[in-house]
Amino acid sequence: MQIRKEQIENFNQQRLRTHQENWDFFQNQLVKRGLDCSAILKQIQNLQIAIPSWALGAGGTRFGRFSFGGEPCNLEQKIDDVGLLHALTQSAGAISLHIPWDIPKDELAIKQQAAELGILFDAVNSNTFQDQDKQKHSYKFGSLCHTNRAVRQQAIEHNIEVIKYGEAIGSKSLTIWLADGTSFPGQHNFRKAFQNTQDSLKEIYQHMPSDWKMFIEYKPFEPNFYSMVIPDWGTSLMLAEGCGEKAYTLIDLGHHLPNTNIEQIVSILMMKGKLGGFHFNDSKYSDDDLTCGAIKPYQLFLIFNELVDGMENNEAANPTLAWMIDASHNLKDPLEDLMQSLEAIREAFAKALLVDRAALSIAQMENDVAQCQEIIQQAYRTDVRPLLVEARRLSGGAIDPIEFFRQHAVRKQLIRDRGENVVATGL
Ligand code: PSV
Ligand code: MN
Repeated sequence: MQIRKEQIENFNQQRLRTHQENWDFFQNQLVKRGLDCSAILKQIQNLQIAIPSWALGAGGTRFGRFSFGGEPCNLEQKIDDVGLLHALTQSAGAISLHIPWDIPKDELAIKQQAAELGILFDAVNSNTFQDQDKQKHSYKFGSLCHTNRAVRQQAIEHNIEVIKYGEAIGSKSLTIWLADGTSFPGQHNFRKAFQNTQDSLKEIYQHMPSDWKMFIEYKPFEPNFYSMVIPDWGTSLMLAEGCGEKAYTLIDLGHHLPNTNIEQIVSILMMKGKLGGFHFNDSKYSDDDLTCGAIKPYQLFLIFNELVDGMENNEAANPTLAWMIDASHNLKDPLEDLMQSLEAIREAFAKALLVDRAALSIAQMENDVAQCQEIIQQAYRTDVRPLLVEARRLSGGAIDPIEFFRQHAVRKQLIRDRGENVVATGL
């Protein structure tokens, strides 16, 4: 199903007056603070966040999975769903594929379909955390780190194959997340596991086209509970540096122990020019994969505060970041949930753009701690919703995407088109 431009225009027309009042009030506030509204508006309009192909259906836990009707059951339908999200929000202009869950069968047709919907292909993701049908060697005891050379080779070849699929659809980066690790002390020789991983990554790196980037994700625990081969950003950075200048660390917000200062990690990695991308989600405990901004919106803002600072003071030439949502939708409609995440990310970004950096720098130099907090929270407490709506409206999106989705009974139509009992590939 596709959403027509006129449907959005009609929907917006009825809400325009109220929005205009909110927007005028907001603009006045910004002008009084000496901020340039149109520059900020452009930055918000330009923010595009990739949707992972595996997050469009119902997620689950190891205890159960409760289906949604109308889930996309092939790649074409997943791209259609991202098209719906993008039409309504104008901020989901990319999709990230996980191989082999979403192998494109007809690359040309897929590219054309995506182009018609204004969707680009973000990073391609390899999967050596599950065994696939007819696979010769098992990843039960690891993949790129494995003690057996043949298993490592199989995992390397899978990554090279993923690069090939990515090239065919126009992706420019490969994301590697390894479940490799141990659940019991003594199970691994840590040094050998690290060295094997580094050597395997180097081999994959050699097969990357010259204009590609490699993103190395880290995670402190799960599925292994005693040690992970890449548990933290330091290890990821060491591995990236060991590979070369096209390899970067990727931060997944859920992949930290509780209370880790993620914004500080962001700041240091950007200072080194080694932050490649982001997987957004929120959590109460660790990798809960909840909707962005649902639990810790202030932390999300503080992270964006460092991202904006890093982008504005980019001495190390950190590349443009790859933004992606990596969440699981167990209870809410995945499309509504993704729209909520997109809005939370845009909101955190917008608030970070409002921070008075010159004043903050002076307050920091003077060690005026209370003033530093005043400046940061002045931005955080600003209601930026009119700005988000205006940016979306100007780009052709809906003033209120979730209300549109509900009013036009989009899920009901998807169920009618695809059926009630369909299951999307993914976790
Ligand atoms: C692992 O928890 C992860 O965050 C990685 O990005 C995977 O590729 C993704 O989730 C899907 O399993
Ligand atoms: Mn992730």
